[in-house]
Amino acid sequence: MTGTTYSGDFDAAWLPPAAFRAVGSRRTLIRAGDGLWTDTVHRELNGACERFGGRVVRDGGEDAELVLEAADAPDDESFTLERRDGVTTVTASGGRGLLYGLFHVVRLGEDAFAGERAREEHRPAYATRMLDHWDNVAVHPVMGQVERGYAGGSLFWADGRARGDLDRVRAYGRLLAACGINALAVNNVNVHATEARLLTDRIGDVAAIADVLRPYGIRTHLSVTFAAPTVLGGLPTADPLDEAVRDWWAEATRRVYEEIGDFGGYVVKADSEGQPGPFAYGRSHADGANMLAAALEPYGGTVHWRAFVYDHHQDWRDRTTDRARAAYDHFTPLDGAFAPNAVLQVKHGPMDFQVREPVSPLIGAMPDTRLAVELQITQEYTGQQRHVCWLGPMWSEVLRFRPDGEVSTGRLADGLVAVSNAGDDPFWTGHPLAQANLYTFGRLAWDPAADPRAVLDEWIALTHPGAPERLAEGLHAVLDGSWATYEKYTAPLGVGFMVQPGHHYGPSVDGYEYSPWGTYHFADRDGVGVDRSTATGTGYTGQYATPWAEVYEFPDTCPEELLLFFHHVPYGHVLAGGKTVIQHIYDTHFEGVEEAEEARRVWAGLADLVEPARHARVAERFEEQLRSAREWRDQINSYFLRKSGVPDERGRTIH
Ligand code: GCW
Repeated sequence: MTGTTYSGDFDAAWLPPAAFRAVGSRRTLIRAGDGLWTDTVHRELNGACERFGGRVVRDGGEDAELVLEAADAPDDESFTLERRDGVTTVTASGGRGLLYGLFHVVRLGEDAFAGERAREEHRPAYATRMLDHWDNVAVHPVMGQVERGYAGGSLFWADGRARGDLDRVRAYGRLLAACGINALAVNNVNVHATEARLLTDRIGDVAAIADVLRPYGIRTHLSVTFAAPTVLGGLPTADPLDEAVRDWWAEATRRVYEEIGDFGGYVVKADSEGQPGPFAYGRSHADGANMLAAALEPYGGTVHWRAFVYDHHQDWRDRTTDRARAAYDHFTPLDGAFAPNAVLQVKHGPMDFQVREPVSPLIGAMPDTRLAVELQITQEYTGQQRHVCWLGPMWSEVLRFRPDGEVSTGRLADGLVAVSNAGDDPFWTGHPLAQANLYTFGRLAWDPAADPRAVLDEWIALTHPGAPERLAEGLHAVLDGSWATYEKYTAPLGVGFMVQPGHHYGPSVDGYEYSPWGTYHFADRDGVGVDRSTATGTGYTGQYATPWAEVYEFPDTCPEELLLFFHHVPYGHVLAGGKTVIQHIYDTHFEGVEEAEEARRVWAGLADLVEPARHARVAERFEEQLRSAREWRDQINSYFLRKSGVPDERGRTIH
């Protein structure tokens, strides 16, 4: 039986003590000067050695089996690993690299100490590997403590105050370091009144968090409101070109750095879903971002400026407006206008974290702007941590996408950001298996070319040290295809949404159909889908470069899983495999539920191998997943049967 809970408070996740057995039973020499991160490495190893009988020395150590050495370039995150003549050596140019090197050796376990190993170089693909917490300080009347949070309350805040006890935040930082995350924003991008003050009189709360995350190589960032000069500073305007406003930000930022010397910078959601922004002053988003960039620049900080700008008061009757176009239309004219320390943060898809979307055409269309791609770990639209839905394969597809169609090993953007799924739940994530999503995000941000299944192997081995093969096989059976399964029983062929308005959980096919949010499927008696072609639709396909513009333009070349995202087709439209769209909808919805039932069965069979509390929590989530999946199946199938009048070829029950 594997899986460990520390003193009943919170789960050890992927760092249970037993994961350190291999390093903890060795003699280790640390050859590096003192420093924050070297100290962390030392502490980790000491703890492991106390438990498993090894020893750590800072000099001598001729008999060491593990040598960790670092020069004096503290910020370099890379390291090399080799094994020769019975000695495993990690060499880094600084303490950060040493920390990542240590966790790499932990991941390898006994393999790190077997045979010979030629020198390998490990270097993160993305310099910024960041989590955004959509955590509110004060409980929001609608969104609660954590917006789109499905893992209990916040790790940082409770009922309007900072949580005094930061032990859990420290443990969180450790978990994040072990999967490679190096930046974190501590509050929601929707900045309400209490949260606005984190920038000024409550910066001490942020500093306290930064202090416990720093030893794990994590820089702390803050979401700020663009209206801060008016709501906090009493100025009559927040116009980014106004001198008094610029001075206000410069001074506020100076004070932030007084408290947090290595502060990462600001995250800003402006002119987006009601948040204030530069449009109110007739200024551009480059003007807005650059003002904050200027304030941060003297200290090496960065502004992450979100590109999630669209009309959320759209008239559903207006077929010319296409929300998918919005980010590209707003931002591409500004390419080259953003300051070097301004990063445009773009959601991976053009809509909003649906189970299936194409990659945003904005990515790749702004060569002279620093971009970060934003993913969502919290699963707002993918089961809210009640359904098992491992997103590794989705993210891997996104990260391997190349706007010009060429296969290259380069990066998709300059940074990667994701909305965290962790909260004060004993398992960190509401669904214990959703820990795999957090881990996978960190590892793919380090190495986006990694095979997500291999990352899952790592997660399984670390979380369940010494587990028999049957557990690993069972976890793969439950997790590997879970995204595809979820896709099958929810909105079909990339059309998206069909969720209940507001909380976004569970089916409501027309829930957003006549709403102002720009999220429509246009189903009628003849067909379904959104015509986004250049020839007859909204012209969205024209935002892509070759070859994607052509690929997406025509139903015949459009990837099947995105057909209804790009095209409105009749129910009788025949897919590549010979099935009609309507039959595909029926079949996938029956299959999706069957696959979820099978996953539940597999999980039940693992009861003897998994810690009882963890097993029970997942089993309970499966009950809800099944109930919900059947609801999705029945609502979607009934809806389309009633609209189309086309019966299921196989005569199954559709209500
Ligand atoms: O996905 C939507 C969510 C909002 C969120 C917004 C955003 C933080 O429904 O809750 O607000 O996106 O990304 O800004």
